[in-house]
Amino acid sequence: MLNVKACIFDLDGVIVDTARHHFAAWQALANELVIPFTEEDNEQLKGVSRVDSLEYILRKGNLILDSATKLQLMDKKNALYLGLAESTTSVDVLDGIVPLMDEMADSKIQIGLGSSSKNARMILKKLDLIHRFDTIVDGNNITLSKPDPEVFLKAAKAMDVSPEHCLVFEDAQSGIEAAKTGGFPVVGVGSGLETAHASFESLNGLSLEGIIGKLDFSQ
Ligand code: B16
Ligand code: MG
Repeated sequence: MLNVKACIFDLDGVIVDTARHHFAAWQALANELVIPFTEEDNEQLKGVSRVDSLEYILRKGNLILDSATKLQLMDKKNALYLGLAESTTSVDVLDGIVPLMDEMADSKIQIGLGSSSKNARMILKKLDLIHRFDTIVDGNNITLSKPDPEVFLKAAKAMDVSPEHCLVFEDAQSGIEAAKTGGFPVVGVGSGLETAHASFESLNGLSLEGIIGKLDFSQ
């Protein structure tokens, strides 16, 4: 059985369902720009940084804008997102996360965050989870967004654990690719994530041991 010394959690879509707020905010912005933006487009943007997400939408609408306008649009999206995420509290932590973190703490397994979001610390505070993390690497600490493995490599390094002993939890295709490129075992949370080493619709009711037992490295 894999010897797990640390776990790295993605934030949006794994710990809390703020992914729907990112979607709603981008959709509102795209509507204003008269660019169609579907759930399928949103799937492409999960785990992708704010600037890369905007570039994706502009490309889709064949819109070329100057950098000042792009900054304004990113600020606008973020304000919309913050408005939607405002009422987030500890009751919004997704089922299964707290028991898993309790099990990790009891087994002296370190806990890290690997998120592309610049709002990660603020959300973790609202969820009353921030004290549980040994390290937090987020959109403010990275230069390359997922699918680049930088965010996970930095978190593993901060915990002094090599990637093969560090289990990543991800809800996005870009995040699974990032983890695999970095040499991490990765668990997919949600549907359509078969490229992960194990995937579950939800982490509710699962134990870390049970999850590790399901990892399949044959692909
Ligand atoms: P922000 P994760 C990602 O967080 C989201 O999945 C993605 O939709 C968002 O665009 C990105 O963070 C940047 O977020 O605008 O708050 O800096 O899934 O990597 O935790
Ligand atoms: Mg995510």
